[in-house]
Amino acid sequence: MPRLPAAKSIGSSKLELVLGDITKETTDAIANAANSSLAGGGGVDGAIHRAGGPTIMEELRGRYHGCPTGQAVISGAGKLKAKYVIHAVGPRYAGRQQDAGLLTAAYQNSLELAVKHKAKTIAFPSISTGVYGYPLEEAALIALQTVRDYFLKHPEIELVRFVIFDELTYAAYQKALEKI
Ligand code: AR6
Repeated sequence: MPRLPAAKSIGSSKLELVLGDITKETTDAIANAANSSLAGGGGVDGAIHRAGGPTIMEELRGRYHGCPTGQAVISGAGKLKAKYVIHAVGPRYAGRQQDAGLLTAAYQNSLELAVKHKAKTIAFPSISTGVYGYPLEEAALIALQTVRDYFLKHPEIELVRFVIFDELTYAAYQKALEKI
């Protein structure tokens, strides 16, 4: 059964949850859950590079030499409908004290890049909760709280949409959305 989208207004901005494939998004920017060598990989990273075509990787190779954990870089979006791909590097979960700060920073730095490039609508995947093993409920709360706090500083962002790939992750984000 298809799920209804969930949404919350924060000031003049909107935070939305949908179940789907982020490569199909029509937002100004989509975020990618990349790794620090920006080498591509599996999961959402693989899907974005496959759907967007080789120009995304060419651009990354030409402009950057990797990206530290917690940071983000931006590229064009090749064949995707979005204008930009923001490649964010979340932490590989290890139960360290700094993991939460690094995940927060990955979202914040992505939003900074979006604002700098005048992207007003941004789609995010659930960074770090796939291959990188970040516990879902904790990661969902960090993701949504970070976006909420950022909206308060940057009301020019119109929409952040979390595009979630599976039901279990979606349920965790719905629960987190009720808490924030
Ligand atoms: N649209 C939206 N979400 C997706 C899609 C999609 N098309 N495909 C997968 N997801 P992961 P991470 C979800 O593993 O944990 C890569 O190899 C997925 O179900 O992609 O940050 C990179 O190169 C999960 O909920 O990212 C890095 O090496 C979420 O996206 C490493 O994995 C994130 O899962 C990064 O690991």
